[in-house]
Amino acid sequence: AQDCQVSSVQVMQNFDKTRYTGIWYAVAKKDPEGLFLIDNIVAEFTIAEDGSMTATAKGRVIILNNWEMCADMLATFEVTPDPAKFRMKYWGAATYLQAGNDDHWVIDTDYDNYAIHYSCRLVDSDDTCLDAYSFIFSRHPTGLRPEDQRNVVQKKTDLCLLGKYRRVSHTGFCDSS
Ligand code: AZE
Repeated sequence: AQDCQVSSVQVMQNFDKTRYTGIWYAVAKKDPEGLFLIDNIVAEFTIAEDGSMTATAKGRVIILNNWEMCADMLATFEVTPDPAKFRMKYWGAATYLQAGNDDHWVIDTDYDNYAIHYSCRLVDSDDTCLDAYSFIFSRHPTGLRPEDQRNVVQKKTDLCLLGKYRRVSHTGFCDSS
């Protein structure tokens, strides 16, 4: 959809959370307002014994007085009638990190190489998004495969976020923590 309305965002059809499990490296992101993960962002999705999805995420952040650290985050996902749309409850392993409850939508994925995530935190009265964040995830820390790039550009365009992403670097900052 190119009307930029949150309710017309197309998400992954027949999303299979089991195939989505494992490690995803953020290779690009569109930031929301305020404090956010900066780089070295790696997420790991797991399916619990009861079938519910959980995740952990790490990433470099700078909090309060210019304190640079690796944020260790946890999340649980609440299902909705659409299998690709979740509500994500998340918190930091340490209390001074951020906690919240965000939409977590899987826009597209081939499960083996790339995934496109989208979250709108604030929907305007005209149904456009006032505060979105989005991750482009790859199974490969080195980035997207060339054959996936065209599709990713198309999805960024559909989300009305083309040109708003920045590359996420992986320097090993969070590898030891
Ligand atoms: C996500 C992958 C699934 C698990 C989680 C994710 C999001 C995490 C944040 C963390 C913010 C932390 C801050 C700390 C100071 C979507 C990457 C938890 C948004 C700002």
